[in-house]
Amino acid sequence: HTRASGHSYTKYNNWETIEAWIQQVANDNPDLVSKRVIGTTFEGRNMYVLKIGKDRPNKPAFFIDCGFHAREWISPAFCQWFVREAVRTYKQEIHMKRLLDELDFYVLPVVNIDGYVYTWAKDRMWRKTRSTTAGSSCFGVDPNRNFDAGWCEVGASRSPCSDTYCGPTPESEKETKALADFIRQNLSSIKAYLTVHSYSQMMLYPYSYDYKLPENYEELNALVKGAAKELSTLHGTKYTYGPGATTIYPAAGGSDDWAYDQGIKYSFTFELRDKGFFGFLLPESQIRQTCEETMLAVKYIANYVLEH
Ligand code: ING
Ligand code: ZN
Repeated sequence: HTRASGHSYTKYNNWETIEAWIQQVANDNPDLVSKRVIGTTFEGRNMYVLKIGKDRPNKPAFFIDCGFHAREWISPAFCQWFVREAVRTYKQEIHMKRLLDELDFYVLPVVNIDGYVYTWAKDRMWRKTRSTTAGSSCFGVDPNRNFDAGWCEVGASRSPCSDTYCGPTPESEKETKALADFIRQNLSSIKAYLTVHSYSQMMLYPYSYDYKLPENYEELNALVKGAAKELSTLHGTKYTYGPGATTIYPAAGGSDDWAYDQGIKYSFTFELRDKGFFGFLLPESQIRQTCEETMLAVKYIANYVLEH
């Protein structure tokens, strides 16, 4: 029995603590949670996906990942919070019970583990992976420019030293390849994709690699409008929403655009708190409120997906 010593849902946890927590949450909730290793990172760390839901055949699924960008610490904190709330409220809340009875959630708590470890040890503002590039002394690829969706055409750089380096090829990173392989292998069940970033308080949907609009644009807009309204009911936090290219900036190679073009028609990027006062250095005192309000939005979208 593994013990997640020092783990706290209202503090930022280092990778060692998160990894121990992953083992523990799976061991403690065998009826609701299972874990899988979907690959390893550049530096050799295991990448885990937790599957959360009541075991039933032919369930639709909702994939959520956190920790694409190393410095966005509130993001992995949200994935941990989501898993805890799911298992905690399953037995006491009819809405969560229905969600987990009828949907599986796949949760990838930290995509870019090597980068996350680097932000704890060396550079708090690191964003990219930690892979090496032949012929350059710079490290890392932006994992959210590394997907095969208009790859490197806009809002990305071909320079290995840039923070938005798209990499030598799409899915050049072991981390993005493992994530993309997992989604491809589960495409028939995955109905929704959510990738959690920070900061700006935005709910984005495709496209970011182009100014074109997705075929179900009106549906997606109405859905995030409802989710943003729901989120605001708790603490009054205001989110803006819209297609990535016009709402935040044009950027190619993002995972939400890629997932959408794979056929996942409900595909989103959330940018959590705040709007720049603390930015990536969001204080631990805001973890609880941020996660609680974000839960409302995720549950709202999950409910919609279930009914459509
Ligand atoms: N923002 C995202 C980024 O990767 C984004 C915005 C979303 C780009 C979807 C492309 C596709 O730049 C942060 N904060 O990382
Ligand atoms: Zn990000």
